[in-house]
Amino acid sequence: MSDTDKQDQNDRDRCDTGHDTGRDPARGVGRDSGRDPGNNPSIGVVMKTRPKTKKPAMYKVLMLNDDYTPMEFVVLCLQRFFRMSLEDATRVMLHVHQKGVGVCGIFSYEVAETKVTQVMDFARTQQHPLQCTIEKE
Ligand code: TYC
Repeated sequence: MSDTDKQDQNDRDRCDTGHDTGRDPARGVGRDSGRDPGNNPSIGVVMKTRPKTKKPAMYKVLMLNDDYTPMEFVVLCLQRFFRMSLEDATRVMLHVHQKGVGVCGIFSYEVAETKVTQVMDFARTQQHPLQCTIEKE
């Protein structure tokens, strides 16, 4: 084997050890290299780590006062649909009665919507005009 042959064999061996040859497309230095690196998603650029997920927006469920819904019924709704104690439900009901509006709780959009529907459907079955609404936090 000539010296040149030995050198060729060494070069192949080195490639086989997995050293970066600069031609591995998976590493982003394949066909596209040198043309538009800024547009090549497979070139690894060190960025400050930033979580990809955003916290979901939260929504307040508001209860509105009216002149007809009985206080006991409002308290029952707050206990049943917002899992409040009798004391908390009474406090929130009186707040709404006096101020016109009050917060029943803060939830994801889907849960807030469901609570509003549950309260207003239940109120309608009893022919009370009780109204709830949602407001983005
Ligand atoms: N204002 C009602 C009454 O005097 C009671 C009430 C409280 C109604 C809160 C609705 O969200 C409400 N009977």
